[in-house]
Amino acid sequence: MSQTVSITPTGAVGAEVRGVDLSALDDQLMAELRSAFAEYSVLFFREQKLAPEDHIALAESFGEINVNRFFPQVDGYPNIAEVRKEPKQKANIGGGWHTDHSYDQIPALGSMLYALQTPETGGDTLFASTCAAYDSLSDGLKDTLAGLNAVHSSRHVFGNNTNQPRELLARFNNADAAVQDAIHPVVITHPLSGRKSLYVNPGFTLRFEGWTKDESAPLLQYLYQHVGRPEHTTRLHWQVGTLAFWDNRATWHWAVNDYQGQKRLMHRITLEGESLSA
Ligand SMILES: O=C(O)CCC(=O)C(=O)O
Ligand SMILES: [Fe+2]
Repeated sequence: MSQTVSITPTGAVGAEVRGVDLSALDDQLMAELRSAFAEYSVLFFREQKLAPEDHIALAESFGEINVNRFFPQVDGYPNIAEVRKEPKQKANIGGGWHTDHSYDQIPALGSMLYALQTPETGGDTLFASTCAAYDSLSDGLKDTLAGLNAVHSSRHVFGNNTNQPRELLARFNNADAAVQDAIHPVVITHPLSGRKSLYVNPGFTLRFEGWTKDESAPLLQYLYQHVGRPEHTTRLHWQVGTLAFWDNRATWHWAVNDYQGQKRLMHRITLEGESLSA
């Protein structure tokens, strides 16, 4: 039986997709979802019932799975990462604006995050559109950014000299492998939509190429507060069975850490991307 899909935008970024069973996609639905993903940058699905095998099959129908070196894996499923916060744990994963994998030469396309256990209150995730943020800059600043590249790194987050809280570190693996540095254009042309996107983020960007950290900081700070402005963002309230599929090249995300004493458990599958250009 064919499914009747409704797609409702959630502000400047994202869309909620209703009427889809992600464990039973046909070619026509796949085509609709691909085009919605390019248009909205993050898709939200409710009331899904996905076994790990379904989650993997869903991801594989969109692309090749990327196995994250740093995240713990789900038992028996090496290509599913676990995003877990226990009641006694204070810090969370992703609790600040960032986009995943910008430290890689070929950054991952995005992730499909699926909620297994959600807190009674809180635990939302914010998303920001780096495309909408680019569009709302002045022409003068757009011209200035056009020629710039930025240096990104994983070292200060996942490496041995990390700035992360100790209890989070215990959840990450392979600190020795956190030696990636990558240089990408500050403004990329999005590979799916063709839109311009501001590709710097507070999590992993160190500085502009050819500039010192101190010289870079004021302009980066300006861009960071600009992307995070409310009119560029949306907020996802999770329920068990919610799945979010976001695009790392068009969005940032922030997992809000406001549910101390409660448990939250998600499964995450990440997809391989492609190299980025201006
Ligand atoms: O838990 C979340 O909502 C997102 C965590 C995060 O930053 C990630 O999985 O990349
Ligand atoms: Fe993240």
